[in-house]
Amino acid sequence: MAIDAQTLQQLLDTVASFVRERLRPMEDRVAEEDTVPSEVIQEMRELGLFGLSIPEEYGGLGLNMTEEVQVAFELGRTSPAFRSIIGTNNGIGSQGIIMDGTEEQKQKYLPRLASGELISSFALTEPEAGSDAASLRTSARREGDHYILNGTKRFITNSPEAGIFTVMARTDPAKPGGAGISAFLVERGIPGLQIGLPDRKMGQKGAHTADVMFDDCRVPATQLLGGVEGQGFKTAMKVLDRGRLHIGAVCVGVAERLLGDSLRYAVERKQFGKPIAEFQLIQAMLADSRTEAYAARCMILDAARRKDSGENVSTEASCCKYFASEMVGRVADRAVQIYGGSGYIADFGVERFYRDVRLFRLYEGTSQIQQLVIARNMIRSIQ
Ligand code: COS
Repeated sequence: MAIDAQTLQQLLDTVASFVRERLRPMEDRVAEEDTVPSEVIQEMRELGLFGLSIPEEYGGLGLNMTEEVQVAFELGRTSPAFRSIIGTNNGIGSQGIIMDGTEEQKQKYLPRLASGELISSFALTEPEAGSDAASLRTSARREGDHYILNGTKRFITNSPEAGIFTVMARTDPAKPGGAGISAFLVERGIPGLQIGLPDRKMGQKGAHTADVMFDDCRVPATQLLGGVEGQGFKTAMKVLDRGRLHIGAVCVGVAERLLGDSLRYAVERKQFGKPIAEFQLIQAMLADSRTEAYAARCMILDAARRKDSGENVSTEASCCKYFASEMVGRVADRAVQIYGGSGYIADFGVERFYRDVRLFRLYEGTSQIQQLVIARNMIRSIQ
């Protein structure tokens, strides 16, 4: 469902000023303390940011993909840690329920996810199953009215804060690959579920990941997503198709932010008696970053529109995630170069973004996985 143009513009303006006036001044503090202050999270709730993509009937804003990526462009203009807090409720943590959950499961969880009262996590990756997600080993054995879960999930975003986990686990050990995998909605606090200590990461301080461990964890059978076994891997893949477009859009936002900062710095900073922006070698870097950020923005909007019109955009979503995440890496690298020595010094903030953006090429599928998905879909299309 789409909202009207005026409401969308109001939302985009509100998010833009929230990012500019509230979040940007706080970037250093959040990185230093590795925490987003609770009053900021409360403001995000009040702005409706936890429910951007959750249908209106369940209390969300019901944005379509084209609208959602535009919000992500704006949210990208500050430390990615802020976006990460609302990221799972809008993306990988809620989309499985929206796409494949039963009506009862939707009623039970979506309103609380939309309001931000409940934080969600998506538990697919394991110590021995990263890119090869279909090889996951966490098991879910049926015993009467329950499933007994055993195994460990790794690098689970927002797990230290989450109240509900979408967990991919193997219900049929006889079926190799994706076919034997089912998805479960596991609530925090049930016996046998434990969250590890937050990981110590390269960047994106303020956004937390941790291991999620299951030790004979008894999950009621009613928590099987959609009430059907064997669908979990497909659910995960569909969720990631959508998530990859969103991440691509965040990369565009970060790139545009860094470009704005680099441009201002180049105009102000003087060397050899004039602003460095007047030197053609600096201009080349600015122009390359501008061109690439523009290309990524266009392709994400195109893919989002196609998705909204009902097309299968698995290939395009991977193209967008691949190009945009690599692009923002190059833009961040050029930003450090334009800032020169200052780009390496923490006070200027550029080095923090340089570390933050490195994650985009890894999570929700590495660049190499995106290449593989794109090429495999191409080859399949002519067979
Ligand atoms: N939408 C719907 N269904 C999909 C799909 C998609 N985008 N992609 C795959 N499927 C289905 C396939 O159609 C297939 O179904 P059938 O068995 O009925 O034909 C099934 O899922 C298995 O697909 P496939 O054989 O392609 O699976 P593979 O094990 O070969 O691996 C990749 C697929 C590598 C693409 C997958 O494992 C992947 O995306 N890995 C990266 C995981 C990831 O992004 N992790 C990040 C952490 S989560 S934040």
